[in-house]
Amino acid sequence: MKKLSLLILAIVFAGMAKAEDGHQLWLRQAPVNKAVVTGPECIAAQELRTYSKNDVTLKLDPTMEQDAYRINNGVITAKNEIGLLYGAYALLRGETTGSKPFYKLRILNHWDNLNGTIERGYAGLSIFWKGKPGERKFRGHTIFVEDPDQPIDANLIKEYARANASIGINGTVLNNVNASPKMLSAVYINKVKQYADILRPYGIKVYLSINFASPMSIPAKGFNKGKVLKTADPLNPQVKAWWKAKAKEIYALIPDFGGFLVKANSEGQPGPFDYHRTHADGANMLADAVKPFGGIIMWRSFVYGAAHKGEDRVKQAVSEFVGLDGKFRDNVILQSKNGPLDFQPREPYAPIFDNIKHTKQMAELQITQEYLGQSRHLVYLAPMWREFFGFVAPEKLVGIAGVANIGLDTNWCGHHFSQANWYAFGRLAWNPTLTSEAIAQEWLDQTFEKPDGQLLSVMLRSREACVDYMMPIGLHHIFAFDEHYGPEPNGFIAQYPIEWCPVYYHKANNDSIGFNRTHTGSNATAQYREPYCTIYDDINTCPERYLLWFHRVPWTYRLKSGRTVIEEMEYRYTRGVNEVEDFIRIWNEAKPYIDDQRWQEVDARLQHQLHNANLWRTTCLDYFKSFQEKSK
Ligand code: GCW
Repeated sequence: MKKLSLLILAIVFAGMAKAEDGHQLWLRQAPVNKAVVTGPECIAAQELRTYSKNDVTLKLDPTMEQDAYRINNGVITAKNEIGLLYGAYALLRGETTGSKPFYKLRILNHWDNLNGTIERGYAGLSIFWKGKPGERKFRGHTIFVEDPDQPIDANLIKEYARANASIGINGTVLNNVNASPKMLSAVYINKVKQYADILRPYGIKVYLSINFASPMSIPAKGFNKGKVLKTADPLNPQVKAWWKAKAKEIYALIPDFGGFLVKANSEGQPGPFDYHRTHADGANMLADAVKPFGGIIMWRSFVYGAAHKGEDRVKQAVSEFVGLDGKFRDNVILQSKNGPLDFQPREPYAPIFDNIKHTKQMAELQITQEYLGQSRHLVYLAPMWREFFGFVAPEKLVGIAGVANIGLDTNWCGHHFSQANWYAFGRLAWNPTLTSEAIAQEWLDQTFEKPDGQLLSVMLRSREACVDYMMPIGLHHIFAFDEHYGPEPNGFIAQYPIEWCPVYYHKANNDSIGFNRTHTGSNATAQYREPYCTIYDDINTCPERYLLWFHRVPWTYRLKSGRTVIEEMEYRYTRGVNEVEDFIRIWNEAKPYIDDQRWQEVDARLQHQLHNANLWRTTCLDYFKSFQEKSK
């Protein structure tokens, strides 16, 4: 009887569920249009008037901290309209007290190219830049080129601004760190101004990635009669003057422009090394140019293959930057990825956060799931980011950057559940002590009409499942070349840098597997603070989730479970696949409670995820087992 009434309820409910395509993200409330809102007229007031069920009073209190808000019995108090806006969204999602952001800098990084494509974007083309078909082709495909004449989509950008403001994000870098010099040309700066004007009322500042060699191809207003320079040497007076003129040109249009993000001397990008100068020389020169206007420079530490070529790749950031610590201007921030390699499903934390002590630092997290199944796998990333904060105290950082997963797809992120990663990034940037569980629950409650309790469990288990079916026990970077999607453990191409080849990372042969990064090997362990240095260096204390990252072991080595390395791999790969099977079971059970379109779209992706997880298991186990066969 009970079952039957539940079933009837479920059917009625499913019938009621409105069609949803995910475009509204977590902001799906229907307009109520009944609350009386008193106080200053602003976006917060409009939002509350539309969506609040109760009357609200807005109050300004200039003594409060920037961006903080208080909520008390239907009264929201904040320093200014932006604080009121944060308070309004908090009230609408059910918060009843006050809050203030942990970080001042809560920034999205878009790896969007001016031709409209997105590097590592899995949700369609760029929302900011549009291209047109060019004349050149690559492998039969037309290459798109920039088209600055295309109008901007102001409505879409407003929706983007609103979504970000609702989770406290207050900055956005509009273009790829592999930056085109054209970004700084007058026609594009004008577009940036248009974006800044739309984003400003939502408390979001714009920033740009720059190409270090820009002075060699782009003129700066009022400088050198529009002529470009023959060098980008950061100590050259003309180069300094060019950047000062360029900063002036930008700030004349965008007085609250945030500053520059820089990828220099990494993966082919130009930088100060080209002129035998240091990262500090380069960063400081730019810092001086934006300083008079209050701008900052976010200088990335993701460098390898330049000054310390040949050294264990995971050591190179520390090697390059440690000697420069303290030599940077106070408006320079060193921006580092959470792990020392590259956004793998699991990495130990990046020891640059231990080694740099006198320079401001930011963490760069990757919301777009380049190495975590892209927008095809359901993988909730908050547990991974919380793991990072377990090693790097939030207080050590002045800000957080997240590589965005946003594109022109109707649902913005490709996978409906990838929206949760955008959401979680914002919430953690606001408060890094929030639990993964609390954030997931918050997101589920707002995103689905009636989220089934088990969905929370799927989200919380999903990252560990991904580690299991892709790269358990410390394996890393055994991805298919360049696309970074499926498995390619045997990957080796002689023409490419060895750091791009999976075999460099697992080093499997007939006897052993793993990368010896202890004091008898590359000594990467020495870059860690105590107690981690000692813990990781000793195979008896090194957590097994990092085993093959730090240690090289014979195939006969037994883990704590009593299983040999290959047996443990088999166990974990299988466990990962089983988890995805269970996610599918749960998703099926949730069907009556989820609107049809989103249910179908997630279901199709889960089926694919299972297929791909199986492919990982088979490919990796077959490959690694082959060494044992050979050794027999
Ligand atoms: O993860 C790697 C990506 C590159 C990216 C680079 C970086 C923007 O594969 O696509 O380039 O990192 O972070 O600079």
